[in-house]
Amino acid sequence: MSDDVLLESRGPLGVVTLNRLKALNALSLEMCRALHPRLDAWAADPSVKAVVIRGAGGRAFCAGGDVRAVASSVGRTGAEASLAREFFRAEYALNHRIHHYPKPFIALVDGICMGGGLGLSMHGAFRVVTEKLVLAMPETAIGIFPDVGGGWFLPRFPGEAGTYLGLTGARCDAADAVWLGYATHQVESSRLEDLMAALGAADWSGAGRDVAAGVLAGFHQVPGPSGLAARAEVLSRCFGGQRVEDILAALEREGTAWAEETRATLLRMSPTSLRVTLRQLRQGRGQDYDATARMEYRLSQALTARHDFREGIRAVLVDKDQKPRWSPATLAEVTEAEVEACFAPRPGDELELPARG
Ligand code: QUE
Repeated sequence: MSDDVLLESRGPLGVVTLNRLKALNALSLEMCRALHPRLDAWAADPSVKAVVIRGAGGRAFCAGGDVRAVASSVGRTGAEASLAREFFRAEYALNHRIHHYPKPFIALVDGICMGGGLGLSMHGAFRVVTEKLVLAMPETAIGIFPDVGGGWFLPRFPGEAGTYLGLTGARCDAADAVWLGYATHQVESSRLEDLMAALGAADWSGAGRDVAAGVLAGFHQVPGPSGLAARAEVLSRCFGGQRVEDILAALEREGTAWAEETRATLLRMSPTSLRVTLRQLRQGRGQDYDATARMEYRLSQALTARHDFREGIRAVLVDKDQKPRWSPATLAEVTEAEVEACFAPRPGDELELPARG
């Protein structure tokens, strides 16, 4: 078996270590397929009281999904052609498993965490972040959309902060993450080993959630001021619209340097991604997580088949010229029918999720 994800039992803990250093621990299909059955086994094993997930290498928790592999499979034939389908099915099923996990699931997020990294952390009961956190949902830069449950968790962040993060891909630090409610605890990176030891040595005879919360509380430090929180009002003023054009116009009216930079950032993203993402976030506001996961699977298949995904991967991850040539190239050229088609049911290719409480 691959060493890209290490799975071990340490006393009362199941320990998952994402270990794909050359790709900042980006999540591959193989990693999903190794991890999911082990989470099932730990859920059923009475000696396992909690699961801890972390990233190896000191730089990243998880940089996202293995979108590079998915992009290079698009347009191929045979077994390779089905990677977009198999990868997103496996990733979303894993996110769903974590979302409904019956034991404390504790993510130690010490470094870069983007896209698929939020799928592995946000759905658990506890997210511990450190001073090294760099958190983002940057998918509109590669022609897709903030998936792995972004349609569920972004609209549940305060005010319009989630709309801002999902459309622009803006980076958050630890203080921002605590303010958002992404982080449940902030701990110094150098204390994570001690935290693991304390979880391993805890008396787990009480309710698991309370035991974990008690241990984590002993390590929590008070976060500093959040730059994102300081912008909460302007975000609510500018990002509440139903159309991307409304948001751009509101930013223009603000007339500040920050608003102008944010507007310029939006105009660099895939126009199709922006339109689809805004609709995804508005729809997700009134939907439960499972319904959102099914919606996102439809979107994943529709958007990875389009030009902008291959072009975004080329511009950001392959050639790194940061100059994607989007098609359609402008918001005005993205028709309502094109957006609508991305949300359409896919007979014979829907995401099936096991019923769980
Ligand atoms: C948007 C994304 C991703 C991204 C950059 C974006 C993403 C992802 C990676 C990534 C980064 C470094 C790696 C790697 C992948 O970058 O999902 O393999 O070494 O995984 O702008 O969604």
